Amino acid sequence: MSEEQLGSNVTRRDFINAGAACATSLAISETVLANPADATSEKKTAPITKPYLTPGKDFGDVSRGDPKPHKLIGAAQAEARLTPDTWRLEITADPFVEEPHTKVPATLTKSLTLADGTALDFKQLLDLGKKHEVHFLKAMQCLNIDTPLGQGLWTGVPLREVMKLCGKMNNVRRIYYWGFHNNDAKQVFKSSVTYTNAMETPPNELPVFIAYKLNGEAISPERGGPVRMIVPWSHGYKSIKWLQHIFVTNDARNNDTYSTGNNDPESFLKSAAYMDKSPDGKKFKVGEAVEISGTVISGPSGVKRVEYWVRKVGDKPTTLGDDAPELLQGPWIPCEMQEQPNWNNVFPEGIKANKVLGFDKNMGKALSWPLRYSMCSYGATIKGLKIGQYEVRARSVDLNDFAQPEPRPTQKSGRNGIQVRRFEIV
Ligand SMILES: Nc1nc2c(c(=O)[nH]1)N[C@H]1C(S)=C(S)[C@@H](COP(=O)(O)O)O[C@H]1N2
Ligand SMILES: [Mo]
Repeated sequence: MSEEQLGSNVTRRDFINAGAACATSLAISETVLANPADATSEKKTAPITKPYLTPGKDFGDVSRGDPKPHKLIGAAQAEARLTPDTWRLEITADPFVEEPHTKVPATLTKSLTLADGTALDFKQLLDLGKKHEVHFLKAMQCLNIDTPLGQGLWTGVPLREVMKLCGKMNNVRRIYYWGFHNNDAKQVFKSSVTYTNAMETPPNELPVFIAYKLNGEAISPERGGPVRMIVPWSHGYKSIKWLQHIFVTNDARNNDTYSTGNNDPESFLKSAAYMDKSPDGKKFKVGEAVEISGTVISGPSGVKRVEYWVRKVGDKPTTLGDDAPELLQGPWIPCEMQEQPNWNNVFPEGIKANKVLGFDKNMGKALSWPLRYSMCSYGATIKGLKIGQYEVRARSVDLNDFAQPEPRPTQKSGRNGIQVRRFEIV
């Protein structure tokens, strides 16, 4: 199944429910179009109930494989080493050499292999966690699907700590990894990070980590359990599920499975506002308020605000490019952003907010909002529209004042086109 098809499944899914909940729960900005200057004077103070964490079962799913690894049960699941007891992680080195780019092979002082009984097991991973455990709130966003799949609090051990088990490495420039793939080479879905990404995490930056918990619980088979890679800054394809192999190489060229699909295999999440389905296709009576809502993800360039633009259209509106002059002109009106909650009421028991990466060590507040690589909700109430057909769009503006979908050279470095919803006032 292509990700385009997966995308439409995802759109039909629970985001719609989440959106409906949001409309009643957000502190919503109310805008009377006749006088946008009044926008902020009329705030609702309804309590926020839209969840910050998506339960594992409610994530949109992007899984390859036949059968899909999470469909294996009983003996087949154990044989695939997809239970905590049977799970093993191998770490080996690539002997590959080829002039002129790879003159010498990568080596590890100590490989971890099934064959010699040294592969890492689940208990050893948890033991590493006692000393090195990290937690990070991350939105899972597929590079090719224009709706976030969900957001979780992921817990695990930095990849650098696991790599240390192999002793000194030589001539390692990339670190590849892949998960269970039915012993069928054609089904391998692999991804990679650079040596620097894995080993030289700058202070207060985010490590690549090997996760064993989602929202404080074991990672379900569907979410890639028992063990999954998490690459905080990247789109979903770097966060390999059912992780079982790490492979170091001196071939510096990126040949992630994703690179063959015309994707940017080094993409970072893009700052972008995504819209909930409602009010698409709905009719409202004159005088009735139209509520819009959605989620905004922060890429590395942050989010300054989310804004919307509503325009009156004829029966058959022409499609507008993301750089159409009337779209750029607006007027774009700021939306209300979901506020930070008391995180200790949101995070699972035992995980204090001040222990989560990206959160203030004393106050337990996210140091940026929305937290980088995470998402929060936004909403707005539109009033004062006359009878007619309308389109509404929302976009994020980053901290460099780039409005979505900028700055990006191609949608294949992360789909963040401006979304549109159509409705009618009768
Ligand atoms: N082993 C494996 N890992 C994988 C995939 C896969 O097909 N197989 N899909 C990737 C892609 S493209 C995405 S977007 C995310 C989706 O994560 P989710 O299904 O937990 O939402 O998983 C990634 N990890
Ligand atoms: Mo993806």
